[in-house]
Formats: sequence, C-alpha cells, structure tokens
Amino acid sequence: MPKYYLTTPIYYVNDVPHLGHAYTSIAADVLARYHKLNGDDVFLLTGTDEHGAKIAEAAKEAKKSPQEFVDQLVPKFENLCKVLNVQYSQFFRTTNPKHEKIVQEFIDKLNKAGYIEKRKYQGLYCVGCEKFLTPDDLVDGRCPDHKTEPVMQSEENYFFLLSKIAEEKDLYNLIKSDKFKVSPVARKNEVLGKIKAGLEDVSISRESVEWGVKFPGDESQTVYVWVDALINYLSATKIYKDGPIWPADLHLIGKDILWFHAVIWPAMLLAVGEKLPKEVFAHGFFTIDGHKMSKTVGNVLDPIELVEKYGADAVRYAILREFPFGEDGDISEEKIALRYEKELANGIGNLLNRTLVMINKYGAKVSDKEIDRLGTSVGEKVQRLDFHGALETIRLIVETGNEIIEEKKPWELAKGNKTKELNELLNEVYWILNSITKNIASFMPDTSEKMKKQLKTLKPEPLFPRIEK
Ligand code: ME8
Repeated sequence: MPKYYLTTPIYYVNDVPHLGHAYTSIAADVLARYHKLNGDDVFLLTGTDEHGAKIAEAAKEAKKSPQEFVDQLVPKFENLCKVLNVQYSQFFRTTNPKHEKIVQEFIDKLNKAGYIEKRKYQGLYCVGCEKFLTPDDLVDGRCPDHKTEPVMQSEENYFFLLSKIAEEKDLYNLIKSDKFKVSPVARKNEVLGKIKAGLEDVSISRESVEWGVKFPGDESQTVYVWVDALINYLSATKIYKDGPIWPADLHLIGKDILWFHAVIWPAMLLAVGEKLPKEVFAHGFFTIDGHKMSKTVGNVLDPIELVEKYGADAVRYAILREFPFGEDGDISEEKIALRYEKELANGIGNLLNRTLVMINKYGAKVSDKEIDRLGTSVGEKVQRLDFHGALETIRLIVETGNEIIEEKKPWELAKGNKTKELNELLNEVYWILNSITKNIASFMPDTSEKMKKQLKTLKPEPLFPRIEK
C-alpha cells in the first residue's frame, strides 16, 4: 500500500476555533478520504500549537496558567474535527513532553552542524503573527493581518543561519525545479522572488517568553514558538509511527504561513540532513467583506453553529464550493444557505427524491450497472486540490439528471404506456445518482452513505431538509 502522509497546520489555542481552521481541516480530510478510497495508507496529522507569547498573553488575560488555559481549549479543537467529520489519524499537541525533547534534540543537531549563532537583535514583533515584521510589512504602522501595532523588542537571541544553509543547498533551485514543490504556482513565484531579494537569518529563541520549550544549553531562553511548531510534522512520525513515513507528502496550509513552510522549514530540515516534504500547498483566505477572517480582528464565523444549522456535510460542501482553493474569497452565512438550498436541497436532494418516487410509482426495474461518468474528471481535480472544480463537475451532472427528467417527462411516457423508454430513462438517472453517490463520498461522507442506502432500498427520505430562516 503506498503511504500518503498529509498535515494541517497545528492551530494556536489562544481562542476557540473558527471557520478558517475548519477550512484547512476539511480540505485535508477530503484529500485523506479520497486517498483512502483509492487504497493508500493515509496518515492525517492535525493538532494544536500551544506555546509562545500569544498563548501566554491570552492565558494571563483569562487569569489561568498557560497549561490550564490550553488544556481547556484543546478539546474544542478536537471537537471541531469530530463535528465536521474530519477523521484525523493523530491529534498532535506541542506540550507533549516527548515532542519537547525532540525539539531540543533538533536544535542540538542544528547547533552541531554549525547553523546556530548568538546575536543581539532588535526588531518590531507582532504577537498576533508570532514573528518580527519589517517596516515594509506594515500598513499605517500596523500589521495588515491583525491591525495591531507591533512592539519593538531588543534581545540577545540564538539565530538560525537561514541564509547560509539556503545558499549551500541551493534552496532556490530546489523550489524552482519542483524537487520541493510549492503550490499553487503563484505562491511558488512569490517565494522565489523573496528568496532572490535576500534571506535574513531567523531568531529562534526568546529571552522574554517563558512559556515554551527550554532552549538546549541555555535555560534563560525558550525555543521560538515557530521552530517548536514546525518540528511537529517530523516529531509526530517519531512518536506515533514505527514505520518510515517521513517525508510528508503534503503540508496543507493557509497563505499566511507560507514563508515558514516553504523557506524556514525546508532550510531547517536541510541543515540537519533530513528529507524535504514533497509539497506545500497554501490556500487562500476566507474574507468577510474583503477583510481576513481572524480571531484577533474579531470577525469570525463559528463553524459549530453552522454545522448545527446546516449539518456537517453541507458546511463541508459549501465552503469548498464557494471559490477556488488557492484564492481568497468572501464567505457568509447567506452564501452557505444559498448553496444549501440551490445545490443540495433543490439539486442532489431533489434529484434523488423524485427519481426514487418515480421508480416506485411506475414500478421501474433498475440495475446497478457500473457507469461512473464522473470518476476520472472529479478524481483528477481532487488530486490537484481543485475542490471547487470537482464540486462544479458534480453539480453539472446533478443538473443534467434533473434536465433529462424535465425533457423526457417520465409522467408522459407512463401515460402513453411507453414502458421500455420509461425504464431506460429511469435507469439512466439512477446510474447518474450512483455516480454522484460515489464521487461525493470524500466531500460529504454521510450524505453519500444515505444515498447509497436509499438507492438500494428505493425508499426516499429527504437528504437536506428545509431550514427555518
Ligand atoms: O498560524 N481563511 O496557527 P493559526 C482560511 N500555529 N484559512 C484560515 C483563516 C482564514 N481567514 N484563518 C486561519 C498558526 N486559517 C500556527 C501554525 S503550523 C506548524 C503552525 C487557517 O491558529 C489557515 O490554515 O493562526 C491558516 O494557515 C491557519 O488557519 C492559521 O492558524
């Protein structure tokens, strides 16, 4: 069985999860399910990023110790996966002592290999991003993502010699040649352009942050939260897997954390002689009226509330359907409600219902002849992470099913006693439904199961009931 190891980011537990977190996790789950259905041995890793200044500040505000604070929030992230039907193989927490030890060993290796140096540093730090920003990053003196003013920090830190390793191993060409793939292409070019403009070494320790992994060899500092976090992908394979599953096949992330995954992480791996992940794919952002949805900004949609109202499958469908995966797009409850009504209730739901009703009413004989009209085209799109396109293909075939019924009017064929034509027509739509059932399995697993059952028993039950406005 070929292995397929994919990851989501590990999310900050400074607050409850929002729809942005749900987006990446759902996409990862769709891919994982698709690969499982195709016979791959899938390992889907997700989890929580629990150290650093951002979490420490949130804990302080909640008048809790950081550990108590994260322990109380982590279950909300695990629960989100459950509610969304995201079947992870392992939920990873960076406060796991085994991971902390692996982080220290990793840094020891970086040090022995000659890629760490102590330096004095001064810069503008954004706690929301957990990174130093350059004056060029700022808009009106503020972080464009978090709308907060960064704070000037001056410390003596340990630095990772990013520029040295990137040059020695020619990271630029590893990315350019797709030996280490950065997707989509626009993101790859963005990264290449930035590397060309020059790389700065990265401060990988903090004197002022107590809540973190102790820096090996200097207990007065903690490991920079991003270094701790990135190592999770490798550490999980050591803690939870015996077999060789590193390198990861795919790191799925949002575009906000592309630099860490496409430049800093591979450089860290190269410096300790580990293999590089095969691919990093950065998707776009949900925006609300054009602004990034973020906890720090305070304009988030609650995925749990949406699932309670529309069901997990509809939320999974609606958010992957709304706009192409690599791009940004506006989202709102109204948009989700519209997809629900038009494409799910009046689309798939209606096609299934009316077909089963007619098969029963006219006593048609249907058979499970295997024609998967959609299989190749949907599969290709899912593999390219074109979820939006895959769902559009499925929607079109639903539309075709409904159109065939409208055009050929089975009720008139029945009136005219045209039994053969009637049977052929209902069989055709029945096959279309079988093919839809198969192809939505990774996107809407429960709906697919329900459809399978109904197509077998020919007992219609509403798939997407009407929702009170
Ligand atoms: O960055 N639209 O965690 P985080 C789409 N702990 N996706 C969004 C989104 C939005 N508006 N907002 C967030 C961190 N996301 C680090 C990661 S990994 C080693 C460490 C998703 O809680 C998207 O995947 O800020 C984004 O990259 C991630 O959540 C950031 O989550």
